[in-house]
Amino acid sequence: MASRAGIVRWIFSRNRSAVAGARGMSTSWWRGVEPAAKDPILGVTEAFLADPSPSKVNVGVGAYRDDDGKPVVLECVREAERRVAGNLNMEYLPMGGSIRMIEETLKLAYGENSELIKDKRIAAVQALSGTGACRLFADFQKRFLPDSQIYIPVPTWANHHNIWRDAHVPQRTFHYYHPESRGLDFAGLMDDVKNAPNGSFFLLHACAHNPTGVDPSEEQWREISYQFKVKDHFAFFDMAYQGFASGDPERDAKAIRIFLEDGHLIGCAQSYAKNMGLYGQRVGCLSVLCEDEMQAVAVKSQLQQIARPMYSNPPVHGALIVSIILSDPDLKNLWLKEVKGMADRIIGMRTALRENLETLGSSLSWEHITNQIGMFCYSGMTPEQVDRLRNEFHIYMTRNGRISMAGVTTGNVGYLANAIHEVTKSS
Ligand code: PGU
Repeated sequence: MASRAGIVRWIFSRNRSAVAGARGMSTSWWRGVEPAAKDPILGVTEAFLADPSPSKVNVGVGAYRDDDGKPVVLECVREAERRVAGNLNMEYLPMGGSIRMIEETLKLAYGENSELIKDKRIAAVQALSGTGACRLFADFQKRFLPDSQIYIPVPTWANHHNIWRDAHVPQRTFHYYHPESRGLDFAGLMDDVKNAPNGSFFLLHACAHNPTGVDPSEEQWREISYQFKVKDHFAFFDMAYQGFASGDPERDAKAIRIFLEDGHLIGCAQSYAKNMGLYGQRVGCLSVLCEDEMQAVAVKSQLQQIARPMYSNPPVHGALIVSIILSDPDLKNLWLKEVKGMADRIIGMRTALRENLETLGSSLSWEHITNQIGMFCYSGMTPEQVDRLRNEFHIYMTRNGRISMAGVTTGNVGYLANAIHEVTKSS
């Protein structure tokens, strides 16, 4: 029971805050709130924007730029926007999002003529881009399998840790990258897969692994899938870069298709941020492959129920654009050409960066720049070298040494190579 003195103190403090309110002052509710740590990726953009230097270069965030360093709106998107403008209403989408967008999106991951789609075995909802899809899945995992954990590769996209942390799913890690060979630690990965308790959840990057740019080969994916089958593990694919690995979205879905061939019941997060350049539209999809249609209906209804108190239903504009592009054969072909164009420009910049470093006489090996695939080059530079790039050359990248190749251009590649050479030549 509260003491008399306690009650008096309570009444007194209530009166005091009422007086403070009346005088225009307010109680300091948030006195205990400390500033949050800067985001390791988006914080880089903040620092870049604050730098007044005219020679500054941003190779931090994974956002595609053209060869003039300008953000790109794809032609297919411009045409879809023209068709949307003034012609379509902006009412709420259903809780699960745009049915048409989801139909087209599932074809990209599961295959144009997938039996699984025909049999309605996939529970799918529109999500707030790839991040939202991962988060929705993590919350779903926690709600229905509260004792499960998630195995996450080392390294991975930094936000994966935040997503599963905030969903209160305990995290484990598995070996992925081998720093000495700058390639895949396949033996370490397979050991971890074998040693994890049966029925564990694994987060896999479907293609163009972020940040390493290192993917398993087709043969290795087959072995991984086989071992997952033996161990009855669940594969959750994060596919944020479909099209950016090979230039062809169909080829980039290979890992998923192998798992489907082997009869796995997978989960998948898809995003149109990168491959359609719809970053800020926040359009993506979460899908969970189920045993049958009835299960899929149940799972979808639960995913919607998780979304409802958070954001009710997803945004309409990006979903309209995606639906229009993918359901019109001409626009879809234009999109495929434009994806290939983006992937090819990045591949060209990999060659240019490596050649520039070799021409400068760097004694280090830069072979990995051209061996790695997707948007990023995992350069092997130390955090201290990255800091020097920022402080002495106004070049901004994440402290793990990841270079977003999407931000490298004909105009800045020489400057970038020279700076990298300067900070690495004594190592
Ligand atoms: N999954 C992976 C593996 C990613 O790299 C990203 C984006 C996402 C999901 C989420 O993308 P959405 O925009 O939500 O579809 N990673 C980029 C973008 C910046 C960020 O950290 O969100 C990056 O630079 O790593």
